[in-house]
Amino acid sequence: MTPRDLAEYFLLRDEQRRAGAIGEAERETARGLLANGELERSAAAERWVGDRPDDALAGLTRACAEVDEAARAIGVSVEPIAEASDAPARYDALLTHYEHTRAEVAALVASRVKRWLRRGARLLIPISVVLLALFVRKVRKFVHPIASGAFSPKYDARYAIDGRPDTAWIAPDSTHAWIDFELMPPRPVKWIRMLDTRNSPNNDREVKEFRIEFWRDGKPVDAVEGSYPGGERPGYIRVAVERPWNVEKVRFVIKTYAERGGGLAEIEFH
Ligand SMILES: [Ca+2]
Repeated sequence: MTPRDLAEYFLLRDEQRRAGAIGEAERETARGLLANGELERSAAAERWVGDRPDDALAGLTRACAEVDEAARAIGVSVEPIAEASDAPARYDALLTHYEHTRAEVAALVASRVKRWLRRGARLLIPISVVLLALFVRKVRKFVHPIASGAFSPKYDARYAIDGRPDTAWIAPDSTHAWIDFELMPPRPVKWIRMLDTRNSPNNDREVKEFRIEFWRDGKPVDAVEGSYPGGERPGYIRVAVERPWNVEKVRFVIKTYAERGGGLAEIEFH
């Protein structure tokens, strides 16, 4: 057993001890507050993308207040929110606080379930096999993003498929960059739904024209050229694919852009 294993063991013991001291009523209260917080966070993300930074920050502050109250309801001390000089830094600081606090509270609220699972492990083996089969079916449609580059790790390729309109892959400045999406296993793509980014509230990124390539056997076999409608607030667009090849990779290429470059907030393959 390494020192790290030992540390994790004691951390787990400590979490079990803390979780054991929480009553069911407090758990219920905390769960309700976490749910409220998630609604506020989700709405704040929409407002951030919708170029309403003040409303977004106010909503995210309310989300933090909900998770803080959840933490206090189960006796967890609340960390202060980091200071920030401007709106993007404030948004990051609030989101970091929200996610950290929410994760800690959720782990403690769920701990009773974890202990029950450990006790009933033998009975659960057949159920686990079924769950594993369902998991394998789910990952059957796995999408793996790889970009030619990113402005910074905060704008990594994975943010183009994280389901959140307020996060994005952002290309390095002034580049006709591309981002690949490996479809595992290969499958036909009939249409694509995607959302441009403005890097709100900086509003210094915009893709004008793009090309979407469909790859098979290691080479492009078809492509769709297109452009976004523009405007201050990007909305989702739908791109039809005339010949739905059985593709192993889809490449999104930034052909032209405005301001400092382009990116991609979200993409889905159907
Ligand atoms: Ca995103």
